[in-house]
Amino acid sequence: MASQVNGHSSGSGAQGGESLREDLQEFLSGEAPLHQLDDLTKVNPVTLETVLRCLQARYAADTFYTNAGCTLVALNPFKPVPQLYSPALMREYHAAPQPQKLKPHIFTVGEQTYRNVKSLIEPVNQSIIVSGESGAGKTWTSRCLMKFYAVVAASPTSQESYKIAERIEQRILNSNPVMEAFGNACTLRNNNSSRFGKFIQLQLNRAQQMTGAAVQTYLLEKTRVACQASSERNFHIFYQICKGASMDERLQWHLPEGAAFFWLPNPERTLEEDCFEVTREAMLHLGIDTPAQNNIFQVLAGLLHLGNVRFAHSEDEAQPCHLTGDAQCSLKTSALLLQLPEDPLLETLRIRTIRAGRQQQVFQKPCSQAECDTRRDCVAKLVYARLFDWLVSVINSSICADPASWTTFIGLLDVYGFESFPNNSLEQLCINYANEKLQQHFVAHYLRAQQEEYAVEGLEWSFVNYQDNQTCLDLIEGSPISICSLINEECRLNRPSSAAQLQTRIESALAGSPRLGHNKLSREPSFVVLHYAGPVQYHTAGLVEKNKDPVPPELTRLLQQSQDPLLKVLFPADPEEKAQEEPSGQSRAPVLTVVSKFKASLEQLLQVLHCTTPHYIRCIKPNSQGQAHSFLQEEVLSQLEACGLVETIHISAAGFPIRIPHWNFVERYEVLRRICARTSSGPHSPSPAEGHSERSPCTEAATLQAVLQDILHTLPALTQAAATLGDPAKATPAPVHCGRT
Ligand code: AOV
Ligand code: MG
Repeated sequence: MASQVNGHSSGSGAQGGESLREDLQEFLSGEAPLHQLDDLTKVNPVTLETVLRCLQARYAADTFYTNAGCTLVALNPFKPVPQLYSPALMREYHAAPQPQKLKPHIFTVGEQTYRNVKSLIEPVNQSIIVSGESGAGKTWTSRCLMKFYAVVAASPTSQESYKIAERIEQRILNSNPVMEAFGNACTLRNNNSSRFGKFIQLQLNRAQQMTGAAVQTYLLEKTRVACQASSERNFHIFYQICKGASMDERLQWHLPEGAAFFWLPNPERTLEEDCFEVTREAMLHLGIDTPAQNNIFQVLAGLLHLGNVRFAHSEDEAQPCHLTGDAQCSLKTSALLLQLPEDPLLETLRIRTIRAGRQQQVFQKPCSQAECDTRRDCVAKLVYARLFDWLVSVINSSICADPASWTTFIGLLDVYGFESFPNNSLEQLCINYANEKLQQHFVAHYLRAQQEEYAVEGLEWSFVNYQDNQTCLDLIEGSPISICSLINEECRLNRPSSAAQLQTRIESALAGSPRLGHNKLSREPSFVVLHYAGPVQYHTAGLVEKNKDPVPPELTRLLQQSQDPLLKVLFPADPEEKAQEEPSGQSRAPVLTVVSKFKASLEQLLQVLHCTTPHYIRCIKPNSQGQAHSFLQEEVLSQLEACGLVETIHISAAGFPIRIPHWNFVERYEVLRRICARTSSGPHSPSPAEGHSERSPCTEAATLQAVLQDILHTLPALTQAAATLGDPAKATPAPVHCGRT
């Protein structure tokens, strides 16, 4: 027997004694060894403990994927396993008459999704929701799925269309390194952590070829540009430039070797994500040529120098802050790279413009040191966020298809995973809120709706209890009072309130929520949310300000003065904006806060997901150190508990794996009824359903062929479902549920 990786032969090798022993054991006991159980519904009995043991045994056997009823569990190998993702294997899954019979793999989900698009009478959009905590492997998984579709969904006919198709797929794949370079960073939990959410629609034509794609992103963690937690890093792109620039480029961008930047912590760490060449190459494929790239990198270098501009209090309070150490030089270089006039740049950073009174008289007030720092950081965040959005729009225009050229899509969702750090703020609140929403989608779609439907249909069913995270969502976003509403209220009232006051308001207004924990350990003002994936303590300091995300208008106006071609695009002169001065020195509360915008974008996403047939992949992190061959039971257990895997398995094992709306079932199998009717009443008598409009034998043959193909397609799922019942007595036939929807 060859050595196996996830059940796939990885080369030659003699059958080991261990393997022989296992086979013998299996023969004697009549039971397959744990690591050979491809579906967790076969574990007997289904408990957290047995599921955990099975996954551990499979992990030890280098088997990383396991079916769990309607979901696929993906354990992160934390080591390269190239044979698991080869194009040959992709084709094998694609060509298999019954991919479900092959070893569990993300390609099974990919192929199933792909076939679903065409197998139904009305094509239905599909989505794959990849979830799991930070570092569990979501981005890796969705990247591999994109590669899978680039291989299987490209079957062009002519030489010319082949070139076009290749270009589009290549471009779609090239969006990954670019978006990861600008949107991912090394955190305490993952060296390549996504700091934005992403939903990519892979668009297919009637022939099921990928004709294009569209990317939607969610809330980039832009604060990282100017502020990184200790031991974390800025976005990868900054390190890529500093490490990968040529001598000429270093001169051009003022990045001498070994230069130190406040906003470039931990530069000595070398990560595989630091490869500048890969990003540049991918940008080229997306149509961002070398001069445009150089322009981008020059602006980024300008931001790094801006981060070195440091202020100190002036002895005379009426005077603006002064620059410390080399800050003057950094300011000069930054102004040069950003093509901004140096003196106005300095003045804008340290002097506030206020308009007051009926005449809108203009006053100028020197900023405190803290205010100067905030204004400097604000410039960087503003530039970086607009640059990121611009890149996404360039990518979209490079990969988007003509709307008339596609009919269905497969959506891949890869958002930032659940995270908890020593210091959690608005960014973590939004990230964990997004994860709660997705968990609720799963709960609502699978655990709740499916069981409720059985009850409505009057089917015999013993209810499986599950952990519903709706109470947590009520705490975060509910109406009329929730964490979001309270933070928004503070922004709206625009009153000075301390972090301690915010803590008190949240804790007293939401005291009744079962998901509000108690802050026992920290002396910092904070509150605790008991998320489905674990408790997280959020510090209240700075929360309201981050939610307001105010941008003093004079900063925008300053950037509009830039002579740099890219900044001119990012900050076009807008004559209408100039009237928006700060009234009476207070920054005005924005109409839409960060959480309001984020909430709206999540609702939109969920609306899209609700219109698709969802498929779930649960990524599990075997250990938090990112080590291969290490399976820490405690850590895995908490992830299994959090996502309700055991409940999912129970419902999948006992439930109806195939659920077809009644009308759809009738439409699909009507021809069989007619054939049966004809067989029983003789060849020449039309069936009642046909009346006088009997179809020609030719059409009927084609329909019959389609139906048979459909049955062939459904059969493996039926057979597999039957097998998953575990009990041989119940093994056939698997239930098919023709819902009345
Ligand atoms: P995430 O997307 O779930 O975290 P990633 O997909 O970035 O996690 O995975 C983290 C790291 O685990 C990767 O950089 C790889 O080194 C490794 N890894 C994951 N899956 C595999 C695999 N199938 N084979 C080999 N290595 C793998 V976050 O973005 O932090 O939520 O916000
Ligand atoms: Mg990720």
